[in-house]
Amino acid sequence: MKDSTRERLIDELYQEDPERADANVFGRKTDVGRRGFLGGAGLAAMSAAVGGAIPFASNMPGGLIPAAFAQSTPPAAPPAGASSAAPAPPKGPQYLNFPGKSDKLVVLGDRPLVAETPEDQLDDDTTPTNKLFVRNNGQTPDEAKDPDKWSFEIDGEVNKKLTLTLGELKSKYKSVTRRMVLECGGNGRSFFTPQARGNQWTNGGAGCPEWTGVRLADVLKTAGLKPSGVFSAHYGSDQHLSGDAAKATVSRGVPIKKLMDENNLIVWQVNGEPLPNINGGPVRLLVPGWPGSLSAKWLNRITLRDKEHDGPGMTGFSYRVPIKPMVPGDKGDPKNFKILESMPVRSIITSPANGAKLAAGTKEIKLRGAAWAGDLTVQEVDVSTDFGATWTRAKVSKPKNKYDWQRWTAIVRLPTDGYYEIWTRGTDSRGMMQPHIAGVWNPQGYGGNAMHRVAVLVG
Ligand SMILES: Nc1nc2c(c(=O)[nH]1)N[C@H]1C(S)=C(S)[C@@H](COP(=O)(O)O)O[C@H]1N2
Ligand SMILES: [Mo]
Repeated sequence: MKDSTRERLIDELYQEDPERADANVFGRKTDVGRRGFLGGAGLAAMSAAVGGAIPFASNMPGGLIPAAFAQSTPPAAPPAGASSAAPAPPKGPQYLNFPGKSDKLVVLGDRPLVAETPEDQLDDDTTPTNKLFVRNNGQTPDEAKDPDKWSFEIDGEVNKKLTLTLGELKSKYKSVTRRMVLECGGNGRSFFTPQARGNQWTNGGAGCPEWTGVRLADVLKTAGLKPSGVFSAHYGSDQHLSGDAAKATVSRGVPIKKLMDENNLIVWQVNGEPLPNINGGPVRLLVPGWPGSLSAKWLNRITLRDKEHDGPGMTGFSYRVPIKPMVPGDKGDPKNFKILESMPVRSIITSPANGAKLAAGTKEIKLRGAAWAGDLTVQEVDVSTDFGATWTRAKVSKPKNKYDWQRWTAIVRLPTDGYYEIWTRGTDSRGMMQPHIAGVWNPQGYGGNAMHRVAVLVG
């Protein structure tokens, strides 16, 4: 077989069957008794497939699927001058086409609409609204005609049931603006092996815009909480996909301590503009640090309950993680699960983009990224260009306010031209560090916070 054919095959094989591709390159375990050395024909094939020499190939762990082939890589642009009649490029991401949203967002599902923001599109300090990800569980409601008349209720275990309009929220309460991360509970799900159920997020189920609203706690104080109110239930007005008006699409809640956190907001503006319908406008909840599903869009009701909520998204394996590690791919024992609360630490590289090609002779790369850690802060971000053999500490900014993400920068030096992977790993304020691969497998894939990697080709 001609070498070029073989190279192409390995590239394609990595897309289709990573395990077989890996075995072809690194050799099967049974061949040599152990794996992990990339030499000879394997190294040649791998280098050709990634498009350059691999200066740190000797550090490359066996079984590693090169970032160059990872699923976040957009399909290659057709070569300049290629005729429009050329066959369509191999299947790649489907980009979003939605008014007010960037066409760089990647569609993960269209019924319901789900779209993520590729890491390199999260390069702004404050996420622009057109780049804020979208996660709908049901049908997208029609735009509200008169936003100030939008109303919602606070009921259940309260002294005084409240109905409030957006107009009243604006006039009766003090408004606050804070930059805070909204992150889907399933962010990073695609990094699990075997594949976990649900939308295959890479790291793009997150964004950090500026939200304006009133403190949920201020509104709850007006209603007056009864001592029996120990848990909340949040509802939005979007219809279930089935069209059954009696069914909630998703309805989740939190224990009272989290509910009364002063950072929870009832929001009507994002980045100084009215909250768009697609992101839950005119009025939504923002419960930062915990899974995004708590941040009810199109908010129409918050109920105080005398026990844990049992709405859609609260039971089974939904938004739950194993207490003790389980066998990946197993069905799982519900008794071994607890509700996922604070999101785990995550650091992403926002520049350069995965697959970046840099001029020959480039010796230094300026990296930019972001990191966040649920209820905690980010203590450290480290970056590596040699498959994790050595690490460089990044400069990490302080959050503007609690629940803001932390931007980071670092400069890395490269010895020669070739194929590199830049890895980033964050460590939270309690010392928890992102793992090399998605950690504790669970049926619905929560907590997939593997280190982020981008492929860079120099020369
Ligand atoms: N009413 C309602 N609220 C909702 C959802 C929904 O489908 N309906 N999706 C939730 C989920 S799972 C997430 S991650 C966030 C996403 O918010 P966004 O679409 O504005 O990014 O909204 C949450 N609030
Ligand atoms: Mo979500």
